[in-house]
Amino acid sequence: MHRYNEGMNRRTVLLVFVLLSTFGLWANEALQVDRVEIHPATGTLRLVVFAPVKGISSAESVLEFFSRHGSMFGIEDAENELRMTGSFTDRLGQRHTTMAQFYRGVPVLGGMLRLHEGSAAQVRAVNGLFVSGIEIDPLPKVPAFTAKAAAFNLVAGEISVFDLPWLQAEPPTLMVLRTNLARGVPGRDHLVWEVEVSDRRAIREFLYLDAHTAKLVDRVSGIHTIDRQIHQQFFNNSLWREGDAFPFTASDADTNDEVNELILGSQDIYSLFANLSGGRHLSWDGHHATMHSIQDFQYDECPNAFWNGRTTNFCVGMVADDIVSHEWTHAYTNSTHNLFYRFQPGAINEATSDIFGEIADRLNGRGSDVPDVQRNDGDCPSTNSSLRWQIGEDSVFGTFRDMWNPRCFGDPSQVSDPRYACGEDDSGGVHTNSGIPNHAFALVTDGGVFNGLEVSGIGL
Ligand SMILES: [Ca+2]
Ligand SMILES: [Ca+2]
Ligand SMILES: [Zn+2]
Repeated sequence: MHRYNEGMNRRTVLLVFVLLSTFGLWANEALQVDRVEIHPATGTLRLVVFAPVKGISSAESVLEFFSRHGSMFGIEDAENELRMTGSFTDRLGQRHTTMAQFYRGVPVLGGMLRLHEGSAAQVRAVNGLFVSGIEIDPLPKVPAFTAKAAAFNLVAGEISVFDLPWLQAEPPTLMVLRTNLARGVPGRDHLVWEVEVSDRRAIREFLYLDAHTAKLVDRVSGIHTIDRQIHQQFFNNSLWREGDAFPFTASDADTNDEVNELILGSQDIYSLFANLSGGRHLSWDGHHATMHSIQDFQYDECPNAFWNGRTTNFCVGMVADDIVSHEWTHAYTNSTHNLFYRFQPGAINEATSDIFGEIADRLNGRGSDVPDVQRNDGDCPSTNSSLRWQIGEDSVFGTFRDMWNPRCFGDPSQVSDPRYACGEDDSGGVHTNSGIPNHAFALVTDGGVFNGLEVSGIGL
């Protein structure tokens, strides 16, 4: 009972048709569209932003809205395919309503649309995902208890006997699953039993078993943990990986120190990103990618440290907490906003790394962190022993940038500073002009007077 989802050509034709017909609808009803985005897996819309000047009254119910305009999302019968699961009004008076997708009474995994209304009672945007074109038998042939036992046995066969006594399977939930949805490519629809199997400690797996055949269709780990790996000199020479004994003690003392600092420093930035995002941005890419670092990187431009798109790399002597988090922040930047590494965007890219590197350094309670007192205007590390805002103070080579007073190392604190780099060198002065946003961050954090302006610090 599987139906392969539309191929690319058919989807494209369908989409053009849907867009044409819905643009017609919008024209009739004076709905103006600012922006649309298409989901790569379904070929239907996943975001529509309406122009703020014209909209429709919220007196029209959300369901009525989807009854009239749902075809642009692939909805055929809004009353039977959508159910409201939540609605709240934010501090700006804007209402956000969540509609979950159902197929003949069965919930569709991942199928959810959110409708956003402005404070002036207008529909402002719709985003989310509707899985269109499902055609399967919605009645299970495999009983729930059979699916539960099968899922339990699958996980039980993979774990240590010592963990077995705590393992349990929750009551299964019937749902429709389209494979490859999260991957963004077309897939097949299955009626599935979702079974959560866990030991309520470190094991938590969601298994999706076909409710017609009992075959495993998909599985998702419910536990997301850090995954680090440290290599030496070359990628194929792995020294330590997640789960190995800590601390690492297999080499000379200096190497052990560097490897252990890489292990802990990677945890610093992983935790910082996770905490700042409420647990949503895991690891550097936001999808709990393995964090690979190379210690004693073989490079003719040592001493240096850098991110190369795959690994963070450190010459001997360059492993220090703020530098490790600096390099991982380059990985984050690379996989998110990807600031262009030239001139001003490059300088902001560099400053972003210095800022997160120094935040991690100052919060981790490891390495040289004291004295840590607020500094006066014009203080340099040479005149004030406070380690606050110094970059690289724990490296073998010592401090090489200062966020509080970038001028101490020849970098500008403001754009009008004669130290501002305008040339092609260093990708357009990225490690020099980063002084300006670095300084702004230090000033906003600690407060002070700069350029005749008094800034009250927000603290850290
Ligand atoms: Ca520190
Ligand atoms: Ca530092
Ligand atoms: Zn950098």
